[in-house]
Amino acid sequence: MSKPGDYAAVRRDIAALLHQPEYDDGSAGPVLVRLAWHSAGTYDAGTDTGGSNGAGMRYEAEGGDPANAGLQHARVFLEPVKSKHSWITYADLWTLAGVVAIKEMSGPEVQWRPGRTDFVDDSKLPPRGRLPDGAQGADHIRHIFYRMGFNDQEIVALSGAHNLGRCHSDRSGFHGAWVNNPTRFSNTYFRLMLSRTWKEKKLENGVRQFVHYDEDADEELMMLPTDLALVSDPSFRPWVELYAKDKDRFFADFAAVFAKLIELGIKRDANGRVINSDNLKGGYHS
Ligand code: DDH
Repeated sequence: MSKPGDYAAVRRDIAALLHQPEYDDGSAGPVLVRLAWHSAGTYDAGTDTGGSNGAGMRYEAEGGDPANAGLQHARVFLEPVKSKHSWITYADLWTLAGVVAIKEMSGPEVQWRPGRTDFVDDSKLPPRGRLPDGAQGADHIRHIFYRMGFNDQEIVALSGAHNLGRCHSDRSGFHGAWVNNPTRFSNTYFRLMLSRTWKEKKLENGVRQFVHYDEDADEELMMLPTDLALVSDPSFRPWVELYAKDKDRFFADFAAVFAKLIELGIKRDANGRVINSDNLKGGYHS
């Protein structure tokens, strides 16, 4: 048990659990980044519902959304950290874990501020279907991300997270990694997207994705239909080109937009303290 508020101690313990020789590519990092993103990415600016507050993925309504398949691994990795620092909320822990994982995988430092609540406010619960579907195209991507309040540049920057991790047939139905070093944050995803020829492939389960055989890695790399929509869409494409050639610019823009993502729906006073809805009726504490 650490002193309440000792986030540096929590950060150290998250960093220490990333190395997982038996799991995927040997790191819990990518799935922790995805947990942070899916916890926040349900936000709807129009109704001010969804977002990381409440850590709703602990419950079936959100945790059982097929879009969140596999994220139980991320939550299980973090349980020892939660037990040791029981004062931290799940909502803070999940977002902080994503930020620590990005940094530890050689990515940028993303600003993170505490204060999220685990109080589940019934009036803020997101319906299923708020997270993106990789089988679709540019219109769908805009529909999903404009709803959260992001613009085209921010959408492309955020998508650069696909430098990390992989698709699992038993989770999303898609299969494979986007880059051949999926535990190191970089702009390779954008470079490969532009420089390789991507061929459509129908997997045995009927799912369609795009593949390229990478000779250096002796491995087949993949792109989702939504990934390649960033290249074919005339407004997304200039950002893909910029991030492919300017890694520093990508890192800076990614850090800014990921920080914005994990603040969606979090209200703060002039001192940065969170104004929580714990005092409202109609919700429950865990
Ligand atoms: Fe993603 N993502 N993502 N993604 N994502 C998957 C994996 C990972 C889409 C679909 C998928 C973002 C945007 C989109 C990460 C981070 C981010 C998988 C594979 C699918 C499918 C899941 C599995 O089978 O395990 C789609 C569609 C979009 C979209 O924008 C249209 C964003 C914005 C982020 C972010 O972090 C900011 C990460 C990391 C992974 C790797 C997870 C793992 O377990 O490895």
